[in-house]
Amino acid sequence: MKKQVSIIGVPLDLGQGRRGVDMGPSAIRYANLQERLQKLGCQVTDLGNVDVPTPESQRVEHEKLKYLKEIVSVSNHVAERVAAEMQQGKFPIILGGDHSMAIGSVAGVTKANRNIGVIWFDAHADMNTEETTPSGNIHGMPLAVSLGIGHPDLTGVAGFQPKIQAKNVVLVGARSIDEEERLIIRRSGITVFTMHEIDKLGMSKVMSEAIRIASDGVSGVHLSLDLDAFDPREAPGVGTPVLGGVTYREGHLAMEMLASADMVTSVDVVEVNPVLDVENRTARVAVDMIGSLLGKTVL
Ligand code: B3U
Ligand code: MN
Ligand code: MN
Repeated sequence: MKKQVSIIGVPLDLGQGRRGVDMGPSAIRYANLQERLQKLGCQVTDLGNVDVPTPESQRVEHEKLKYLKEIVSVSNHVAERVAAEMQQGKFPIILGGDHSMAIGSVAGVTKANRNIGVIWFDAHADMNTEETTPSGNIHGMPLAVSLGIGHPDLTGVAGFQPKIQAKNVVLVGARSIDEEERLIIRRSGITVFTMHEIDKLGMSKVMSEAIRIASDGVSGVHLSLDLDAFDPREAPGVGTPVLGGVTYREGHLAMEMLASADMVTSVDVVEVNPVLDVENRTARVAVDMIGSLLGKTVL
């Protein structure tokens, strides 16, 4: 069945320190996301952007949880919007913005459907808390928060927690993990396929395992796609690039495997920063990946 897709933009940049990622939703739209999806037979509605405060008009109150209040408020709005679309049987594509946006999107997806697995594509683990964060940036925390680990104002978004169960959470592409963050990951019980496993086993094996684990006993899988999972040579427009990432070809294979598993119910596309990009290349990679995820095949 062809999907009914709802696009929701979240121009949030308060979760990290570099301006420009707030223009991510525009850059991805400019790379013809809607047209690409329509060509695949999807019925697409673009719901515009969620309102987000600008950093210049706010004050940092807590050095280890920068813009906590503002991010909690945006997250609650995002959760409501996403849950409403899911409840109508839509497939939401949520465009960031930095990855702190996923606190709201995962809350929304799981508010509509409590039993959801997650595949988190990222160079980082996003498993920090206020105790372990080296930066105080909340975009380094959303996976922990979704698992119920972290500040109660964050874990309590949408009024329930945890949103997801570690046994159905898989991180793919990690290669930059903070010292103490590692301990939280080990304790949490999530599955991690770092670049080491991707190189050793190949993306095909990693994704078949990731799909098996994320979809075991759940009714759907949410994909959170941080563009910094990709190698910065192919996706340079991100705030914290890390060498040695997922290639464009491996990314397509991963998305095609997710498409044929037919379990993905919703997706985040985050951390595209057009100010740091080269000719909108990173936004175009994002649109190519979403195309494969929603069924584009070569032949
Ligand atoms: N782990 C570091 C850096 C970071 C996390 N996510 C991104 N960068 N994109 C931190 O600040 O928590
Ligand atoms: Mn991330
Ligand atoms: Mn990242």
